[in-house]
Amino acid sequence: MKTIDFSSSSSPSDRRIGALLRHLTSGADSPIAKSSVLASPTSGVTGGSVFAHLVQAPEDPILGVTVAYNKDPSPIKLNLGVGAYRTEEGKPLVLNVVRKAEQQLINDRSRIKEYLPIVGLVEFNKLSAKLILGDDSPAIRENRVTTVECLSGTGSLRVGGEFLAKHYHQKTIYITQPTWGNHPKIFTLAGLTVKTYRYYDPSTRGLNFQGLLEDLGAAPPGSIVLLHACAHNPTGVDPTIQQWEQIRKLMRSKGLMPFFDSAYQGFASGSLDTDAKPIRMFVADGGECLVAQSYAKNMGLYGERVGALSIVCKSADVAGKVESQLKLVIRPMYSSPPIHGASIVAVILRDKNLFHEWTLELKAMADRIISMRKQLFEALRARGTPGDWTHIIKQIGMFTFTGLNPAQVSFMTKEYHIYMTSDGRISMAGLSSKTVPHLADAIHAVVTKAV
Ligand code: KET
Repeated sequence: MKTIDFSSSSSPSDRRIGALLRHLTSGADSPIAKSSVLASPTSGVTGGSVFAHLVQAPEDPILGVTVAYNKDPSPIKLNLGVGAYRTEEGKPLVLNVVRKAEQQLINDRSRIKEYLPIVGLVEFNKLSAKLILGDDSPAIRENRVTTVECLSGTGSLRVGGEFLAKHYHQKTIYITQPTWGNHPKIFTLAGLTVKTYRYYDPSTRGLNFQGLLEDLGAAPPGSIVLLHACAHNPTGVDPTIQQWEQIRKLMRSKGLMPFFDSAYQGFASGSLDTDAKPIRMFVADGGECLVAQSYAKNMGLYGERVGALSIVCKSADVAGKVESQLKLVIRPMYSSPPIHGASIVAVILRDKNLFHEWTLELKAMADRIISMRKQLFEALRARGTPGDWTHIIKQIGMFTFTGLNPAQVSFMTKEYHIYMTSDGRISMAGLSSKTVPHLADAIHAVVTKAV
């Protein structure tokens, strides 16, 4: 390390630092060494940044779309990037039941802000397990399910991934091709090896069921398989119940471990129970599985970051041990989860009336999305836009996988100020009756223009 004498420097700022040092070191028991200071790369006094070598990282492929949208001054701009629900007026929606639940929480002066336990709000955990597995789930009755509150769907996937990387004998997870862009990153960082299985057939814009069965059939026994519980992201293509049954049989026969990502319960069909069916089929056979739940979309609690990870085990004894190990994953990661969002969910799920009101609001959101699908399809038909656009009405959930390519997406952004992910996914929840014609014009223009 080099010693610098600031008092003789010709630079005014160095001289100011020198004066400051003289002042600080004038006391007899000053902690600072007399008349000189050691210059290290992090001293903040000389030299460049120790981070100067960094390259600018690209924006996230999904959340970066909103960053670009926010920068666009155009009055006609339209954000169909992130999967976040908007009203007919294009505004974010706070559900009425959420407002009511928050009011209840505020009115209750006995509520405190102490840390939650590592596993989160216990009542929330119990109610979340019931919501996804069903009121009458034998697994819950037999105390074979352990549920921990996590930071929304993402946090639940990450905690589940790290738990498996630490304690499960197979370290490979198979994810759908394509899938939500964050999946491979979450599981790789959790310590798993990520591989893909065929899922979507671009030629039919539907499920490649044969490819799916072949790939899962060829996976090493015991491999982990990530399954989208409903409303597959980004394709909007779900297996039928009969196909789910075939998937279940195949997976159980090979001992593959199901890890469900349930980010859209209620958003696909409008019914919480219908959308949870594939998971309940797997739980009903008595086998083990993991489920990551998110309340971001179905309760509109995006920024509250509230979700849950449930692990269904063979026995209560194993479930207890699993929970003890989950705590060891969570404690050094973020110690314990936040209290507010989980409290809102617990208020709604425990109260019969509020729960009923929630199901109506959820159904209204799902119905509005379905109506957007119909309107967009009709608008393209009315324009005589070349191509088969029936997938818009056949696909399910928040997204339509349009089939538009990155160049077409970029044209629509540049010329029409329509923002979407480069894979051609559009969030139907971001559309409204007012903006459908603009989107249809843009799609029509891009597919008819000579490139
Ligand atoms: N799983 C899937 C399939 C998913 O689409 C999302 C979010 C999540 C989990 C996680 O959501 P969370 O907010 O952590 O509960 N998807 C939307 C938002 C995002 O990318 O963060 C999206 O695809 O637009």
